[in-house]
Amino acid sequence: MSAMVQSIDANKAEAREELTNGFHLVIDALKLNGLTTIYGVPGIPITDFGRMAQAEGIRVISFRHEQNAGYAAAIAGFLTKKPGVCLTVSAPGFLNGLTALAHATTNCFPMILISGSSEREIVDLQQGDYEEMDQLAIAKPLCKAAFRVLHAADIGIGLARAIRAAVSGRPGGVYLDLPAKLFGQVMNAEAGRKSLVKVIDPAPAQIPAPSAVKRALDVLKSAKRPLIILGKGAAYAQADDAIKSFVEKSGAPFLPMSMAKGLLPDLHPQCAGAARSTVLKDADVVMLIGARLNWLLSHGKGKTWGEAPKKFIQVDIEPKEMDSNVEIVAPLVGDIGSCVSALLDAMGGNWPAAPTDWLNAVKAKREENVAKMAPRLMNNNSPMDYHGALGVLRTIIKERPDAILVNEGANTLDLARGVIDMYQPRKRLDVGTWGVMGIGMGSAIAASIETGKPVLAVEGDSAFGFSGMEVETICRYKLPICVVIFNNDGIYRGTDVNSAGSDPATTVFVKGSRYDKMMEAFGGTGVNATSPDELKRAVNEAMDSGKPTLINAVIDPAAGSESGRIGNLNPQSVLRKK
Ligand SMILES: Cc1ncc(C[n+]2csc(CCOP(=O)(O)OP(=O)(O)O)c2C)c(N)n1
Ligand SMILES: [Mg+2]
Repeated sequence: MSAMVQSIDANKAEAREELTNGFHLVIDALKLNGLTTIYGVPGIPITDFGRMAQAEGIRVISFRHEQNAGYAAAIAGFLTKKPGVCLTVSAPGFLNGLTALAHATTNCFPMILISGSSEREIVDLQQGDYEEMDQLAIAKPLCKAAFRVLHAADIGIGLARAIRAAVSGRPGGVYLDLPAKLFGQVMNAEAGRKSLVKVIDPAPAQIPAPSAVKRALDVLKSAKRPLIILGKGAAYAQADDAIKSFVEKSGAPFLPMSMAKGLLPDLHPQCAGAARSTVLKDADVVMLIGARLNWLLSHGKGKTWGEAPKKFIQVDIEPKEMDSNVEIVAPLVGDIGSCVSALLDAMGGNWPAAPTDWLNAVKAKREENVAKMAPRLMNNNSPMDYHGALGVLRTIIKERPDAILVNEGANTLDLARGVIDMYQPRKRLDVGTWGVMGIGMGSAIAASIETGKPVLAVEGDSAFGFSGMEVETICRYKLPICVVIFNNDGIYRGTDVNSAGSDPATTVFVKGSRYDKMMEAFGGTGVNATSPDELKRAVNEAMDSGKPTLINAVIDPAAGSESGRIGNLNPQSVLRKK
């Protein structure tokens, strides 16, 4: 224990009668606002802060790298609608956490990155302080809001602003800069208590205008081939019952975006997940609920969307989202819960059924695609291909629908998204808007900590490498996480050869690696699975036992394709083709 903590402990009873300090004010402000978990990495100037927070009943989860702690905080925000908190040291720790903060902002997840920072007077004169960096300036363009607190008496307001900025309107990442000196500042305890702010109604409902609700319903009612697209904003809203009622009352086919899968079960008769290309091409009215027309939906135009003219209805909390890529004929601005409730109310009791020929066409396509895939999912090849391995995992999730699925990779991501059906909201956590590699272990850890549910993380071998050291964290906190690594010896495939020298090709890794041994090094269970049968047995055992487990699933190195399903995004040149 550091001298600082000892002396504070010794004086604690007495000091807290009359005096408080920056350390305790930050802790008290977090607790007052129900922020009871911190994800971070200790070091100067926040080591003692972490210790004290833990002593005061905050759960402080210590990671091996700030980026993973940051991804944990980001997904905690998505799962709970409260800002996930990440705590880092100055300059390098701050920068390590910053990628996750930008990721949270891009994905509209509420998160607060709290970083300690070095002495302002020295940093601002660029006199070469320990871990010197103007962190506030660097964070600003990468998040929704950024604040610095210089006086202990402002900690309450500083945290209140951070919380409100993170969760209100469109959620996002917030940076909070706490200089080292702030923690030690002392002030009257009673004045300190009074300076704290419990944020009232941090994300106020934003009720849509009745005229906008009517316009949206008029357009929807006019549709011959309606389609509803649910985005992760809809999953975030936790308005699950209202959304289900609305979709069912509309009778329209719905398409869940990746992290909206399970909002309504993928096996729901209206789910068009297995007929995606058909519904995007042929729909005449498309209603987006908490989904953006970004690259993931081909910007709402071009080949993917076919020739037929379309009308878009968009439900989003952010007015600036409207007309981002194409004209939105019926913008509905408000929080998803309020909007969907208003839509339901205004639909009344006799909403017309969706046109039968359209529903039948979608159903026929869906059944055709499902039937095409079915035999591939049942193969017991060794080494495994993606479909054989995923067929097994799909059954496991069907049998354990409350487990949380974390998923990243290229082929491992794209194929798992298509194959593994989800049955409950917010059970599928993945790479999000950026398609970022590295969210795996942070997401798995936060999912487990925040929900107490078992977690199955399905990881490409490359994807896993970005956060692999956190298997120690999983073992240390004894979390019920089963990591399955789809080990195909590389990125996309393990078969590339460098034709111009002795170095390995850029996309391949050591052949036959045994990632399971990493888990064993920290006392977890490691399994090497070479067939779907072995994989099934190992995953079921792990999910039953709740013991930290890592399964090295040996996948045929030739099975994958370049960039999974998004190979078309690779730049091409006529010259290169010569
Ligand atoms: C932070 C980050 N760096 C690099 C990439 C580029 N990238 C996309 S997928 C991928 C890894 C794919 O390999 P793997 O996870 O093994 O999946 P596989 O296709 O082999 O199943 C990489 C490096 C990325 N998306 N994000
Ligand atoms: Mg791979």
